Amino acid sequence: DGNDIGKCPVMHGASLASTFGGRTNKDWWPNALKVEVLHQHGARVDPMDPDFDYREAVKGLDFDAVKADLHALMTDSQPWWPADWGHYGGFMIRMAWHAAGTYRMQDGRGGGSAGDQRFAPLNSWPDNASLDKARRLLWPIKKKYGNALSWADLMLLAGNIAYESMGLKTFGFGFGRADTWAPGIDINWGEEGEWLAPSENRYEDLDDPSTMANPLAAVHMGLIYVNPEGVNGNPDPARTALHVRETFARMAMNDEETAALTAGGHTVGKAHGNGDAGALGAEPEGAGIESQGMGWTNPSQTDKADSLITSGIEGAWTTEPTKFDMGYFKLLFGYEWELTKSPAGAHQWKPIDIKEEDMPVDAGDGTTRTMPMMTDADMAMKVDPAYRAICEKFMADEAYFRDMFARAWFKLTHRDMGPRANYIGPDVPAEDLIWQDPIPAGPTSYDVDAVKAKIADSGISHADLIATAWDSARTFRGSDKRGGANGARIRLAPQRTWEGNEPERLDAVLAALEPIAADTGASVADVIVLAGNVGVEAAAKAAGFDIDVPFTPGRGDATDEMTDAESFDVLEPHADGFRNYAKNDLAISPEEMTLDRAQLMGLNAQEMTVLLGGMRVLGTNHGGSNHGVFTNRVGQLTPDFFVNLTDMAYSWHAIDDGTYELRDRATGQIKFTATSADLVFGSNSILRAYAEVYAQDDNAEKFVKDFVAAWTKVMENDRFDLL
Ligand code: HEB
Repeated sequence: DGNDIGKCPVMHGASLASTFGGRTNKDWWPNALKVEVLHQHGARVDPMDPDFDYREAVKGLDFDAVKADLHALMTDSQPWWPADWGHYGGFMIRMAWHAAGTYRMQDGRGGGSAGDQRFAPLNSWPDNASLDKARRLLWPIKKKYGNALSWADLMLLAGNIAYESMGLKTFGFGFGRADTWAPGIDINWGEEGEWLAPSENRYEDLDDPSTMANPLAAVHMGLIYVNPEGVNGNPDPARTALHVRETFARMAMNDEETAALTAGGHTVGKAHGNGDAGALGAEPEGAGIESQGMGWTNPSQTDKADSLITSGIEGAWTTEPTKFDMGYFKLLFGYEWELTKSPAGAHQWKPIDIKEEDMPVDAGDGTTRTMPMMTDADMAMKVDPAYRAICEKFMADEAYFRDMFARAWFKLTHRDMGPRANYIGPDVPAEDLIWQDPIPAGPTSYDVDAVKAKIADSGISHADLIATAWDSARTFRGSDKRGGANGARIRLAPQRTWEGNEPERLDAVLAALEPIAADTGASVADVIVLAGNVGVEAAAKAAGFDIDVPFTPGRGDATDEMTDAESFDVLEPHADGFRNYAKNDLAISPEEMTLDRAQLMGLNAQEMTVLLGGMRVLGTNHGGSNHGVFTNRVGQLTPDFFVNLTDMAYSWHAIDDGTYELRDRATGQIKFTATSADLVFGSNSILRAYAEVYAQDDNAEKFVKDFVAAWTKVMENDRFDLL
């Protein structure tokens, strides 16, 4: 009766769907495939109008006005978060660095190009303490320029302008990072359930930093890179150096870039630990509603900058922390340093017998001189022989240091934006940089139909044409927009010899296609894609459907000189469910690898399903295996994969080598064999729903159309030159 409702708010509340709580499928079946990673972002979460295109909007931005406003902001100290020495430069740089610094090259995920720092977990990572205030300081500028300036661009631009305002000529800036509206759920930040859990959790052997679990690139859950107090909080600069080296390598930085970044980063600003770091309130995501998204409330904060607490480490690195100068080297190498503790109890290093005039003034009033400091990671730059040699080179040549730093900073803040074609605005540098995987523009005026005719006559099987186009395109990853068919890097090292590309078969196909490119004036990259299209069109025709696969010419051919071959190792597919391929020694199941690849290729579950089922009947399996080839008319683009997968005439049996058999229930005869990357489309209840769509009697034509659409998407994923 009505009274019970008043007495029992919990039961009443629980009727509000699962917004109130309640156990979810993820709680019941934690091992189920996380298909939802394919359905992030998009129209349901994006508040912009359907025709809104950030890349177009930002072209209309008043770039000079934004930059002027940011310059003014740097020295416009707010009492609710007073600027150290009256300048927010160091603070803004740390925000930008932490936005970009989550990038890891193994899967290309992380990085600053989506504005993810606004959302949990990043907004609440212990390493991002106080950066909630940095973003709030930027809000008036975001509010003023609105849709024409994304948070993602603004956060990184703020770091750039901070450097400019402190005397560094930066290398340039590219706009064009569109915001997302929910945190990315495809990123593996680690498994620990505790912030800053001991590093042992993520290494096989903590003394061998290379054993950190991939794709992770930080030593603790909740950190950007290394622990500033030393490995697991135990100071030892030589040991810390090894971890600095590994974590920065995982963000694609070599020793020189790492030393430049660390020195150039800590040339400005300060660390904040002049008080009890343990007294700070909850992080933003865990804080009360009245905190309005801010966290780490400091009960003893005043309107003086020297009251701010962030990391618990206290002090500046240089004598003049609002200037980009050589002060970092001067102090680090000019003095001996000894271990000490900050007022907050953090381990840090202190100069021995420092001269009064080398001490920075206090960040609050600027009236008294204070002790500078070095973190364990800074000491690593002096103690490690390789870093030391680089620093000595920098010290001897300031112009060289400035240039190296400016370039490393540009790389840091643009690494995940993909090719130069994606950079927008007046400050885009003209120089091509090797890490951008440059691709020359390709010809567009050749006769496409003539090329297709030559391909059809080449004697290469449709399956090989399709497989080669697929292999060329499948390296694309939306995470950092690397890879893809443009550039035809499948001809070059290291891709040419990847096991997944079946090098011998690839050689034979390229030997037929390269002369066609030479004869017709098309790029090899275009010819490879066209070859796939020729194969798909023929397979559709064999199934009774006349369909044109859309094609846009203009891909270019990269050369070895334009290719940092080593940097492509991370793009190697160790598994590709679409060609039913998986290396033997994988720790991750083939179906999870398929999901991961589909997510990187920007496919949704429907596209993944139709592509995989279609590829099976085209005979494009790696090594010609028959697993998942649920058809007796290979080469015709039919929905047979789905029809047979869902046919109750068969029973399914796991056999010892990890594969499966489909047996005729009546006779017991083996009809087909399969891998888990096949059968997951029948076992996972969500994927099964999509498989049923394509098994239905009424959807044979839809299947062909959807296959062609998804195929075209994959072939054009990297055509940023068309945007
Ligand atoms: Fe840094 C700050 C650590 C790198 C930039 N750093 C900081 C701090 C710490 C750190 C602890 C303090 C915070 C507070 O506030 O408290 N880092 C670190 C480490 C590393 C680093 C460990 C690795 C090695 N950084 C870096 C880089 C950069 C930087 C790379 C850039 C480039 N930082 C920075 C800045 C700052 C910092 C700018 C300041 C901030 C302010 O001022 O606020």
